[in-house]
Amino acid sequence: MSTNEIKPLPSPAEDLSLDVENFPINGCANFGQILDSTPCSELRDHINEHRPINLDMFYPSKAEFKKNGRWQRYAPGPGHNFLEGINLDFIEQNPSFTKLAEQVLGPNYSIMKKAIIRSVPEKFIPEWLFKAIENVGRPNLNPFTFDHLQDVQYFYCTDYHQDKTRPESEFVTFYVYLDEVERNYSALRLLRGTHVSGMTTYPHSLRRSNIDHNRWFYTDQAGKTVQGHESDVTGSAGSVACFHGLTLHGTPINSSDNPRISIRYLLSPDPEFKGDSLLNQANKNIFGQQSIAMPRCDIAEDGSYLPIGSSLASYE
Ligand SMILES: O=C(O)CCC(=O)C(=O)O
Ligand SMILES: [Fe+2]
Repeated sequence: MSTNEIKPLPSPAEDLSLDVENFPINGCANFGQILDSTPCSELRDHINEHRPINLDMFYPSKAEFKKNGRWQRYAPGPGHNFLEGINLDFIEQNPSFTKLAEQVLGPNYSIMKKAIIRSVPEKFIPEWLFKAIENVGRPNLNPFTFDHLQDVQYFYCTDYHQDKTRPESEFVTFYVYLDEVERNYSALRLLRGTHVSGMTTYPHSLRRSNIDHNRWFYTDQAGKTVQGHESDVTGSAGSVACFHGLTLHGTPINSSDNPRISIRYLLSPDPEFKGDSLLNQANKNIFGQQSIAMPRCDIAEDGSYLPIGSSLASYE
């Protein structure tokens, strides 16, 4: 039999809820509001006070950016992460959070990374920059912000992508809302069931069904097509969702005035743990390669973004 299936593979994720039990098939789960909203809102206000969104956070012109900006080392990381020094026990030690994280990852999981993500609505982006990110699939705005602000991650939107970019890493992303997030607040969109194809190069080969707009056809590099089912993650401050490092997800633009603030955790399993976690069950459903050398091809050699369009945005 040829590796090219004529029919897309049927998708067991089609009618499943985002309950945690379905993580192995969906490659994601939505826990709803499991955290106390008060400390979430207080943290949101603290971040907003110190890292406000306004036109002044960006280089005022392309010439200024060329002179003083750079295309490398602009992400939050050790030594320049706004979350360092903030007590996050109300998230990380919350019994519902730890119980769900253990169910997904197994015992002794660890926090590999955490960062604040701010979505930036169009009205806060200077004209020169808006022009520069036109047709960029994953417009990460950090390169264009002043250095001292780069301890937070800023996005305009993100095309469907996988969070796993390094061949050897293994993690599940836990995404925490500090705001009330509605669909038009750049709410997370998950394509359920897409982790099974394994790791594929960005931009991913995706087409939306013209009959059922929540159904996407996703073709891997061997020509095999699976179906992914779109789910929005909306909810109040304290809501948490998670997704496998290989599950396609993205965020549309924020068409409200309110810049959403979230915290993104990458949680890694204990490498010694070989038991029956939901992650290990999900991994058994993956038929594609779990590690490839070229995770994305939308970045030029100097680190600048190539305008390659966006599947997610082009269907809005
Ligand atoms: O919050 C966003 O807009 C994008 C989040 C995301 O998918 C990421 O940071 O990888
Ligand atoms: Fe992501």
